[in-house]
Amino acid sequence: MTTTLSPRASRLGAAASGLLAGAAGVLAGEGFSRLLGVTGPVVAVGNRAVDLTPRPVKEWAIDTFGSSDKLVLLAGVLTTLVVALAAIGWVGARHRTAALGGMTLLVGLAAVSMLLDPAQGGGLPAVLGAVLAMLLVGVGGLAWLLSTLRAPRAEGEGPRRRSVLAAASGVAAVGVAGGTARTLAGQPASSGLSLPDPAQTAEPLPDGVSFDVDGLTPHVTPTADFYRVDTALEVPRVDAENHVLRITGMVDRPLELTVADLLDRPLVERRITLTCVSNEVGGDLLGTATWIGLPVRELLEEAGIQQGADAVRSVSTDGYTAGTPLEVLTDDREALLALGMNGAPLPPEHGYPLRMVTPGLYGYVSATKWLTELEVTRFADFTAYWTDRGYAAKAPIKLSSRIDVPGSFAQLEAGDVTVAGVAWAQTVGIERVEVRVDEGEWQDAELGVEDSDQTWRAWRWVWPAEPGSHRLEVRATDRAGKVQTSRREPIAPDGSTGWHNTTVSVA
Ligand SMILES: Nc1nc2c(c(=O)[nH]1)N[C@H]1C(S)=C(S)[C@@H](COP(=O)(O)O)O[C@H]1N2
Ligand SMILES: [Mo]
Repeated sequence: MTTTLSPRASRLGAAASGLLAGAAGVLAGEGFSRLLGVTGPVVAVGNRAVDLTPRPVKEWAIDTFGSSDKLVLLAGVLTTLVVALAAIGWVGARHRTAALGGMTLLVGLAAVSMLLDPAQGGGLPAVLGAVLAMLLVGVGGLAWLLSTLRAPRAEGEGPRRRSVLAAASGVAAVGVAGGTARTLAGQPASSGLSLPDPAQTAEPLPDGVSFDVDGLTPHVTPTADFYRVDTALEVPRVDAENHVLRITGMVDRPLELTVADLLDRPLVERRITLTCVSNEVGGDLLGTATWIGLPVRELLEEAGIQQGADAVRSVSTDGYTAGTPLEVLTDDREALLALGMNGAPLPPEHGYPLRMVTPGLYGYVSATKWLTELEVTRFADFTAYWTDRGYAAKAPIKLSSRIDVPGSFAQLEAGDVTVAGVAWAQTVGIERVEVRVDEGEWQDAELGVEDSDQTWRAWRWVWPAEPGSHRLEVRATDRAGKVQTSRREPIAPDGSTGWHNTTVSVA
């Protein structure tokens, strides 16, 4: 009976060893990270991949995968990891040192990614602890597995299979322990906060603010349907009890406010339509919520703004930054530091416990979530996350409108068809919405009763539809008399333009 495995079997065994030791190492690193409150290796590597991805690729990914873009990225990271680990193990069948070097390199990559991650609340010792765990389990585990695989089997000894199994189970057990620790450590509660009633409630919704038309966007977007856009691979879980907002920079009296401090103040409630610069013509990256919070200007006044400042740089727990004109944060549009959304504390996805909401500016320059700092500064002295990636530093929301119904390629019956949608020109207001069919005369649509100039406005028009294929187009006019342009502009660098149209067929 032969005592050595075939070369093929030993190569496969070595590849499996690479996978097993690597997986256990990753899980150990993940478990430690979660226990110590730092970003784990997988998300940290993913975050670096997001940072390094060129803008066109990012836009293509958002376009192709939509809100699954982050899942696709994580799947990519994990697939690459599996291939790398198997390859490292495979090499280890013959070249043990090279394999251990490869594994060390992978741990090093994770370590650098973790060190560069801005959300490392637990600090350097915690990151180093997690890295050490990965080294021990990943590199140590691989060394152990490879040596049991290669141990020569002397005649008469028990089957080598037994020692291989023992080593494999040992490494697997460490991995399972890491995974279990990760699960059990959980995340800081992100709902503990209880929101007092606002001292100033929102104006009641006016009668006739919207129309009873199937498929027309409701005036207030339910939180569960509210769009979400951010660069975070993993929604930051912020512990509200220990969270502080700092107001720093060109101020007379820097402030440090806990969430409890903020909640002690009289809160106001406002309906505001938030809009993303990435919203394509006809897109749905906008929504209206009832926000509860404090006017940013009151806090800035308390801190005492110094001469020469023209911007506020906002910073998130996840390292995201944005720059907002100081003027916009201090005028009477009343930008908010929001703690609540639609009557409840902000959900984690929308910035718990604290975010900005600024009427009239695209979210990327004005709506920082998981907010930790407002630095009063000058545009000349800083850049922010998206301006570093080619987007404009100043980005007022562009006048726009959308057809919600009928949907694209709808099959309709001849006769009266209700065409309806929304139009927006935050802080200016919508004056008029017109619709035309097959490039005919523009027809005035009926407008919903205006809520305020900070929210979108519903419109509808009854179309006497005749058989055939038809193209409907919409355009809005704002209260300053500006007519929405037909010129098609892309979302970069400061928002799309053009008329939304929809093609339908009438039988
Ligand atoms: N921390 C952080 N805040 C952020 C972002 C982000 O990536 N990170 N994205 C901004 C963008 S581009 C928009 S449009 C709004 C979206 O807010 P929502 O996800 O609550 O709809 O949040 C803004 N705030
Ligand atoms: Mo955005």
